[in-house]
Amino acid sequence: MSEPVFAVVGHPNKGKSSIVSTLARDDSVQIAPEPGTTTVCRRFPMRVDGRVQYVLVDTPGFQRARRALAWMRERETTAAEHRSVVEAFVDAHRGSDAFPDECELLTPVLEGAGILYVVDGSVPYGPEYEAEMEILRWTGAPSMALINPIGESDHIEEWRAALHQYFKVVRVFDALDAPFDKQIELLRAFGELREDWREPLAAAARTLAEERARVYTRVARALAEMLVDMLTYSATRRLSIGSDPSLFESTLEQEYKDALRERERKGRRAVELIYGHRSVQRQEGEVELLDQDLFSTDHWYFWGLSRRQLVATGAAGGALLGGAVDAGVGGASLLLGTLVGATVGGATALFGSGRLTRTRVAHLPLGGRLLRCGPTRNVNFPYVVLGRALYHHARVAGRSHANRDTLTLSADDAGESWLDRVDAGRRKALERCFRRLRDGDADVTEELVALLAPIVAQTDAAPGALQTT
Ligand SMILES: Nc1nc2c(ncn2[C@@H]2O[C@H](COP(=O)(O)OP(=O)(O)OP(=O)(O)O)[C@@H](O)[C@H]2O)c(=O)[nH]1
Ligand SMILES: [Mg+2]
Repeated sequence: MSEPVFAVVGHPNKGKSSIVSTLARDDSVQIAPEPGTTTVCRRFPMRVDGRVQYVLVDTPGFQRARRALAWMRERETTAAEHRSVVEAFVDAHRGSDAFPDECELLTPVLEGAGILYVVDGSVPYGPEYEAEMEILRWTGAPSMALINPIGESDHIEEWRAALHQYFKVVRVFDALDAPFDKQIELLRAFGELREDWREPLAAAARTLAEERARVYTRVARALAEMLVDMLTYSATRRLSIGSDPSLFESTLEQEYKDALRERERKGRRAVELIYGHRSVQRQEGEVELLDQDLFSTDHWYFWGLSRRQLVATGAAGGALLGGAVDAGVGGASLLLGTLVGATVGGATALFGSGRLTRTRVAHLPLGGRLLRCGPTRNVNFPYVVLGRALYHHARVAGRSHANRDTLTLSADDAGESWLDRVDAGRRKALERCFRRLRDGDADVTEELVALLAPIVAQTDAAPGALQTT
């Protein structure tokens, strides 16, 4: 049997394309503030694992519904013939200039699509919609009305009363604020429209919920790879004989920081792609997705762990030891006096503020010297990276595919530290991985994936998603 198909129809500019975008989880649907954005029908299949679960058809809005209905009324005989009259209308006007939008939007319905009729619940109801609803009723197709509240005013009850005269099922569905579980719930309601759609749509709802659980593991892997990459990276430069290392320090440090920022950006992009937010890249040139810079240590206490939490994970003790070792190797550390000296005694560098890393000179086995910046041994740095990543994940996971606004993320809006949600046991386990990374053992990815998957699930804005099966 072919998959269920729904044509999303209505007045121009009421959020039809936005609803298609949200329910097909596809951010390539054309959406714009001007009416008349959609001019031809386009099918958007919702696929999971390559299998089409259902199809949404984006359509242009009605332009001349009253005149179209007048044409149909002139040819009306009995109610049993209503559908044939609509077919005759489309046949008579296809390719002409008289009713291009009506012909376009009615075609998928006459081909067997169910109807999702979209209205804006923030503007008052008016009789101008009645011709549209009447034409749709004449098609005899299974139908449902969706009230999409675009603005602030509330005319929902008024709409509900009017819509119920034409549609058995009426739902409020905000295209821009539709958490995953709300989408699943709507899918099940679609299943009520036609007997033979019930099972495929219930199966689609189950498949989507199962897919969501797999998504958490994929996100966990993206974050684990990003963390390993960022915590093991170092920037290096070979020094020519006799050159003064201090001349290259600041450029090397810059290179190191740029590379870490790039790795963080890559991780964010991976997460966005996992959720099918493909066009965020389009905005990336203009937008700093996390506008508090990774190295702006003023925000470290917010993104990372507090001193008390660091001590509880066991991170702080290890760092003290690390500091002492650094002090011991003496001449290997260029900035020893100013940095390590301050580090061992002061809590600043240990707990996250202060300088991230040191530049060191190493003597190469075959002669020559290597200037190296990183990897960082700062104990809070992994948590800062993780805290930012979890917040970004929550925003992406909860983002509607119809949302075309810039994704802005900042500590000021984040509300709470995202690591506070991670329980003490898990934090300790994370710390064991981070310590191994600091000690040069990069083989912790799988362990991190297992640890991070439930943490990622916790930060999904739609925690009910997993209980929908
Ligand atoms: N705030 C808010 N804006 C919405 C919502 N749904 C749609 N919009 C906005 O309304 C405008 C029109 O949305 P579209 O989805 O393009 O509407 P349409 O019905 O497909 O329009 P046409 O194709 O022109 O007929 C866009 O600027 C959307 O961002 C909503 O639920 N909330
Ligand atoms: Mg549109």
